Parts: sequence; structure tokens; C-alpha cells
Amino acid sequence: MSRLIVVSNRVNPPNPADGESSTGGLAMALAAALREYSGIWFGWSGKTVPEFSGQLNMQRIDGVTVATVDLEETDYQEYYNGYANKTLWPLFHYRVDLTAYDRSFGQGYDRVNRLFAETLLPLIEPDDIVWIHDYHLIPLARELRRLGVTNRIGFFLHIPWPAHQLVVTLPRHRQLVEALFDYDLIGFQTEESLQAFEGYVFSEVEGGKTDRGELVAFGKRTRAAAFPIGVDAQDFARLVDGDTARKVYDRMMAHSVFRKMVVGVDRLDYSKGLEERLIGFERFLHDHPELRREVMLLQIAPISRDEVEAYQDLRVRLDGLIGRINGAYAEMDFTPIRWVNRSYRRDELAGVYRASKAALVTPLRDGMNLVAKEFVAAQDPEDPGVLILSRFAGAARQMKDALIINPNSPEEVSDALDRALSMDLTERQRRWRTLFDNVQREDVTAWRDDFVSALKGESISDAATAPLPRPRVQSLDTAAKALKARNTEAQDVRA
Ligand code: ADQ
Repeated sequence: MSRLIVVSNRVNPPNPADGESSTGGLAMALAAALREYSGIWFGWSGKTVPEFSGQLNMQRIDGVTVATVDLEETDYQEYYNGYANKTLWPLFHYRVDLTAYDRSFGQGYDRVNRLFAETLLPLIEPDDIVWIHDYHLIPLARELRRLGVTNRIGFFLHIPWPAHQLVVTLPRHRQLVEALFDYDLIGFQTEESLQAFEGYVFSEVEGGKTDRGELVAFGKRTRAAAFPIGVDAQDFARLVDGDTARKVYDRMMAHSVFRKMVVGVDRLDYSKGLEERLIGFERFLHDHPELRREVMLLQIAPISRDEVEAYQDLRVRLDGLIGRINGAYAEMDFTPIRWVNRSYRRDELAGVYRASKAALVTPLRDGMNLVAKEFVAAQDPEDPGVLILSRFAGAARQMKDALIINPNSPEEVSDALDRALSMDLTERQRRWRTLFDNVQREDVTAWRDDFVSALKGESISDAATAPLPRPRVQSLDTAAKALKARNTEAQDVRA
């Protein structure tokens, strides 16, 4: 059986020492696949060193082989803080106003992808399939192909693919899209992203589609499809019955006695619509004086990417906004918004979700949004809470029984809160049942298996099983030998 090599910017396998409750569903699902396929998970260690050495750090963590490499400070600034977080992230979330078009960032991005390819190369065996994740690593297949790798390589984009007009604001947009054509399979979260990508290919570079569904452009062929990511719904339902979740649930119920708790859980990111959510909640308090004392908003938002100015600015604005709303509406014995900037274990979050009468998930753009699915998975079937979900989250395509809103409208947020908090039990149960069935059916394991089998060519037409012609710049052996000396430690572990 082929081995699976997973590549992502950060490597995050479950660590038994921390308890599995601290590991996200995506990491668990990838780790399970890696155990099944006896694969390797490769990525950046999260550490910086004075000079890049290409030295691989190999570890075996809970049955998963993990290979990480350190980056130089300049690489970290240009590739990670720069092109990934100041260029691609804002642009792909429709924030042209926050997008940095700095040439040095693009150069750092290409350089790190090249270094990753060279470091990864000696680990790849002829039958391996390689699965690369997210916007940090778009050119990685191109770099691997340049080194002669002919293996099947797939790419999954966790964030939205934006409209054509936005992509072309990138000075090197052609190069970026051409790099995607070095993959055998490109996965998007939604049909909308897939169509936006195809739109670019057809109208910007005069690409086409074969009758077997392959995209053709730049003299190359690839396949692209939507694979909506899910959560481990069963695991969440199990966690919610555990001791920790029950304790958290009891504590939250005691703290919100006589009041209905509405919850928000997000990384502190401008794409998540936190300001719009708060302004909508403020509107609700303003429009419903009779309900003010009966509701509270718990917003959990751990600080994220705080080396980037846009994130520092957002934090300052949010602190000010929350201060203003609490100042205006708090009484001696109650505060409308509880604002928490830290991370919690998954089982703690499960208890919080379960104690909440509604969740506000209001991104302005989001590839999918797993919080919406986790909230549904954690509800009590006898007395479920109501999901209020932005139409701009990828999840809105599958979760039509949520209250779907436009977060840019404070009135819509306010009306949805009113509706959610007064919804009768029969309607809540009906909506929740449909949502839960979907979350359970289209879970993270289904997502992973669908992608891997499509990459292997099992679930798509025959064309996919015929390897595409690849330029061989040098043989895999020659390139691997050149780099082998540098990676002796890695070779030892594999042996
Ligand atoms: P993110 O932008 O990080 O992911 P999301 O899908 O909501 O967004 O995932 C966040 C995860 O972090 C959830 O599992 C959530 O439970 C966890 N989390 C959030 N706040 C937390 C806290 N305070 N403590 C502990 N855990 C917390 C990107 C894309 C998304 C896409 C995912 C997966 O931006 O659109 O859904 O990848 O593909």
C-alpha cells in the first residue's frame, strides 16, 4: 500500500502527554490517516534559527512519524508573517485594504517552498502519495516537480478561493495559479471556491476543461473539486458526556442562571466578523430593553498572529467596543458581554457549547468554519441550542437549517438573536436534527477519505489513474543523493 505524506505549515499531531482533548479534529483525522498509511507528517517546527540548516527533526508521536524543520528569522518574516499572513490571507478573505503587495514577501515565500521541497525530497519514496495543505504551500508541488518528483501530489485549500477580480490584484497571480497546475488534484472547501478558481482559469489564462473534467492550462492538466471539511462529530458527542465537559457545563449554567447564554468561539481574526457580531448584539440590547437582563454573550477569542499590525489594531478596536457596550448596558449585578482571550481544551469547549442557547458564527468570509459544526455536534438532542450562521461561511452551504444571516447588517443579527432565543422546542429540535445528520454524515473522516481516494484515482474517472506527463529536471535519485548528506538523521529514523 502507498504511504501518505502530509505536509502543512505547522505540524500538530495528537500528543498523549497533553491528553487528546487538546488536539483539534483535523489533526486527529490526519494523524489517524498517517497511522493507517504508515506515513509521515512534514512541516515547520515553529522555531527559528540564525541560519537555515535543512536539518530534519524526526520524532514518533503516538504512532505518527513527524518530521519538522526550523526556519531562519528572515524566512519566517517574509514567508509566514509576510506573504502568507499579510498577502494571501487578507486577499483570499476579500480584504484588499489589508493586503501587502511587497516583492520581498513573494521572494521569501518562493524561497521557503523551495527549501521545504529540498528538505522533504529524501523522505519521498516512489509509491508515496503526497497531500499538501493550505495557502502557505501553494508552490511546493512545483518545487518538488523541479526536483524530479513524479508522485501523485494533492493540495487542499482551507480558506476561500476569491473572485477573479481579487486574484488579479496580486502582482504574481499567474505564477501562483500556474503552480497549482503541478498538483494532480486541487481540493476546495466549496463549489463557490471551485467555480471562482475555474472562472480565473477560463477567463484569465484561456484555460479549458476536458470532457473528463480535467482543467487544462499552462500546457498542463489537473483536477479540481470541492471537498467540504467536517468535524469529528462522534468524538464531540463523546467528549460532551465526559467529566470535564459536564463540570464546565454545570459551571456555565450556574453563572448564567436566569439568563440565556449566547456563545462565540473564534481565533481573534478580522475575517471572523467579531466587530459586526458585537455591533449586532449591541443593536439587540438597544432594540429589546425587556430582554437585556435575560441574555449574555460569552465571546471566547484567543489572540492570534499578534505580530501582524492588522491583528493588533483589531484587538484594540474590540477592547474599545466591548468596553463601550458593557459601559452602556451593564448593571451593578450583570455585564452583557464576557470577553475571554484564551484557548480551551476541546472537552471544555464542548461543555460551553452545550450550555449555550445560541451560537453566533458571523464571519465576513470563511473557508468552512468548524465552530459552527462543533456547536451542533455538542447539543443536547432533547433541548438543542440554535445556530446563527453567516451566509459567508463555507459551512452555510451545508447548514441550511441554521438561521442564516448577513453579518454586515446589525438588524439581521439582532432579529436572528430574538428569533433564536424565543424559538419553540419543536422547531429547535427539527432544525438541529437536520443539521446534526449532516455534520455526522459529512464528517472529517469522510472528508479525508474522499480526498485521499480521489488523489489515488479511485473515485474519479479513469483519466486520473493515468499519470500525467511530468518534466524530469533531474532524476529523483540524483537529487535525493545531493541532499542526503544534510539529512542523515532523517534517513536513520526511516530505516
Ligand atoms: P480557522 O480560521 O482557524 O481555520 P475554524 O474553522 O473556525 O477556523 O477552526 C477553528 C478551530 O479552532 C475550531 O476547531 C475551534 O474549536 C478551535 N478554537 C477556536 N477558538 C478556540 C479556543 N478559544 N480554544 C480552543 N480551541 C479554539 C481554517 C479556515 C476555516 C476552516 C478550517 C479547517 O479559516 O475556514 O474551517 O481552517 O479547514
